Amino acid sequence: MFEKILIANRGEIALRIQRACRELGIRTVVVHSQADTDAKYVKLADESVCIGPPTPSESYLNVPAIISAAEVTDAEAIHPGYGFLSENADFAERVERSGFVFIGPRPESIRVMGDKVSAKDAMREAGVPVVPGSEGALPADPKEILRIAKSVGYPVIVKAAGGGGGRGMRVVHTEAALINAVTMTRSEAQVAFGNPSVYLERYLENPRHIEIQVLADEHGQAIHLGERDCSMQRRHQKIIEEAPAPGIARKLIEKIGARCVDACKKIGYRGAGTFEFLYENGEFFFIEMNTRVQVEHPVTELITGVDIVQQQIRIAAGEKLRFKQRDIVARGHAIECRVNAEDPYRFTPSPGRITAWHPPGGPGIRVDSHAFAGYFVPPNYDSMIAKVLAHGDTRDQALRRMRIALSEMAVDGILTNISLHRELLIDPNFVAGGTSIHYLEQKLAQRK
Ligand code: MV4
Repeated sequence: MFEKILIANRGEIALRIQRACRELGIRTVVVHSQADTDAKYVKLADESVCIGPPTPSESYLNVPAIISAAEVTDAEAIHPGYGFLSENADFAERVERSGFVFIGPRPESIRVMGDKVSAKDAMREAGVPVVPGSEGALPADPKEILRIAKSVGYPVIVKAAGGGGGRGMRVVHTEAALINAVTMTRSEAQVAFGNPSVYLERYLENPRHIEIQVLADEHGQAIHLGERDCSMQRRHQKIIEEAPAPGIARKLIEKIGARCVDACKKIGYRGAGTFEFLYENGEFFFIEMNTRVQVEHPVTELITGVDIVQQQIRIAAGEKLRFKQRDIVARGHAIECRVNAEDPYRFTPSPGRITAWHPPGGPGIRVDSHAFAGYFVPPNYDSMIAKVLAHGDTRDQALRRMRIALSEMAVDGILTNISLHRELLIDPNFVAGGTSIHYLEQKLAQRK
């Protein structure tokens, strides 16, 4: 096992990774920007290195500064967390070339999944069901494009190969609008991602967003930890996640989970990963794979008892997975509410000093947060300040526990979206379970 790990991230995930390291007896180095000097997790780390100004490009994205910090502190491995450099194949490569272990997949896997056309090709080939669409990137010939769209059937969605997570896509309802949409998406993709390659899919009108968590080791073993339902989102920002997904048959989850495990083995995947699917009318369609630990990983930790971050570290150290698929038993139901420092009506960020901080507790409650009374939420980063999780024997119990938790929670000095969560936790459609990816935006449009 490693003796010292460098954490190349900030906020709650930097603290989460630190806790996993501590449990494994690993010392920690945290790199931080000038905006995060007074963060509690920076003080809690065994060592810290200030790597630059608040602007992410000058600190958390500053590859030479991060590698130098690993060198001067004698760290053996680097955990990238989520966001920032976590899915940057060039960074993973630089880390390994500099003699450190990258706690994540091999750079080639990150590269394949980063290009959404090659990701989809790889998954189709590995037997994972994908959304019907163009095989590979669209050709230049407009006649060919029109022919492909006709065979796929309208409406279609044009997506940039370099995009993902909702960036660089366009829905097209008619043949007349297709070529212009492709041209526009191409030129935007060239500017945003330096890659004009686009592809086309059948547009699913009202799907749910269901993802499968996997773990794979370097020795050809892989397992899945079931699914998460991440449909409650606004502008591609998830706000509530839960597991199991309400109303989806276990047999169907086991079937798609087995496909994901098989795909991991076929592509030689290593580490933690997430297969993102759209789910509509009882069918799963692969859209993207995330090659990092995700914000919502604790939902799966609560129902499986598996420490996903600890597993990432063990896998990176070359250990074999200690459990087989049959050892994974899901227990009960878990829900996560992401608490953001933002206006709950206008969704504008609300950075500033937290003057009062009262996190909830009690049976089945977990709070992952780096915040405290007196903490200053910097304006330079993502606005998430806490993840409140509730676990129960049933979905109903988890919902009840979450309502109690949100009623106890109090934060002063900044605005938060806690009141929005309280509303959602008593929304009849959410309570019934199984709302689509469009539900929250539709509900907000009707709210005063
Ligand atoms: C789609 C889709 C409908 N049909 N693809 C958005 C983010 C990116 N990961 C893929 N996205 C979508 N792809 C087809 N063929 C609808 C979305 C989509 C979406 C997906 C997941 C979660 C939230 C979403 C919000 C709007 C659109």
